[in-house]
Amino acid sequence: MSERIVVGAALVEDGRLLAARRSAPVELAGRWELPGGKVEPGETADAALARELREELGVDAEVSDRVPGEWPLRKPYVLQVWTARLRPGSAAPRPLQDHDELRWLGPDEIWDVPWLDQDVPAVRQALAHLGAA
Ligand code: 9L3
Ligand code: MG
Repeated sequence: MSERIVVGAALVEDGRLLAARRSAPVELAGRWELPGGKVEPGETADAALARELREELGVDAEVSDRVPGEWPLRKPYVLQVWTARLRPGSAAPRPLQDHDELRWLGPDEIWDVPWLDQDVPAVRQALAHLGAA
C-alpha cells in the first residue's frame, strides 16, 4: 500500500506554538499534537491542512511553508508539517473535534505537555525551521 499523508500545523502567534490535546481515539487521548489530519484524494496538502484547521479548531488559517522532513505514523500514514498563521479576523481556535484542550506554548513551555511520540521530532524540526525562518 502506498504512503498516505497526514498534515500537521505549526500554528504560531506572538511567538507561541499551538498544541492540541487529543480526546479521541482512546489510545491517543490525553496526548498532545500539532493539529491536522489526513489529506483526502485529490486534495493538496496545504488545502487539506487549512480544511482540517477550520473543521477542528474553527479558524481561518493561512498555511505557509513545509517544514522539511517526514515522520512515520501507523502504516500507511506519514506526518508532514507546515507552518501556519491565523488570518486577520479569524476566530480564536477552540476544540471542536477530537481535542479537549488547546494551549499556546511559549518557547520555554514547548516540552511541558506530553506530545504524541511521533510528534516529538516533528515539533523539534518545526521549531528549528521557525527559528531559522
Ligand atoms: N496524527 C499524529 N500526529 C498529528 C496528527 C494531526 C495526526 N499531529 C495521527 C493520529 C491519527 C492519524 O494521524 O492516528 C490521523 O489523524 P486524524 O485524522 O485523526 O487527526
Ligand atoms: Mg485531526
